[in-house]
Amino acid sequence: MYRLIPLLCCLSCSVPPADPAPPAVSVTQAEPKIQELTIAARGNLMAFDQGELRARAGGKIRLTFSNPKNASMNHNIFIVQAGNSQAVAEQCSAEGLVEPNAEAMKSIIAHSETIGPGQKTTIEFETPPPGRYEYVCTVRGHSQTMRGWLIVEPSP
Ligand SMILES: [Cu+2]
Repeated sequence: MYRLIPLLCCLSCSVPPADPAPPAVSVTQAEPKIQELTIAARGNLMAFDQGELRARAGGKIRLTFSNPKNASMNHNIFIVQAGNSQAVAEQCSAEGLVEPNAEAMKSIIAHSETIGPGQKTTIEFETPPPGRYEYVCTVRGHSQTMRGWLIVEPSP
């Protein structure tokens, strides 16, 4: 043990002061900022576990949606322009998009696939401009209760 102490001391004394990191010089564009968000279906209910998701403007959103093991239904998540969740839900079925009309397509910002109990899926999309957006599950009959708000706040 007595030999270890001088050794540690020696090591700590010989460590040069840390150089400040060199300024980042990059000719390529930096990776866009990715904001991780998660949401799940709530148990065996036609509901999400959160009524609101928040993000900052800019970069991308990576949203992981999971359907719990104890659910007995399939679910998905569609992010849509505010006021359009009902219209989009009516245009879709459990299989995802079923010939949505042009108007519904315009209001869809991003969407997941439809997943069964115990499954998880991740989607990535450009963060929309600051504002309020809706999310909704478009599986038939779910949209009345399985919905919420995505709130994008301005960057600080
Ligand atoms: Cu659902």
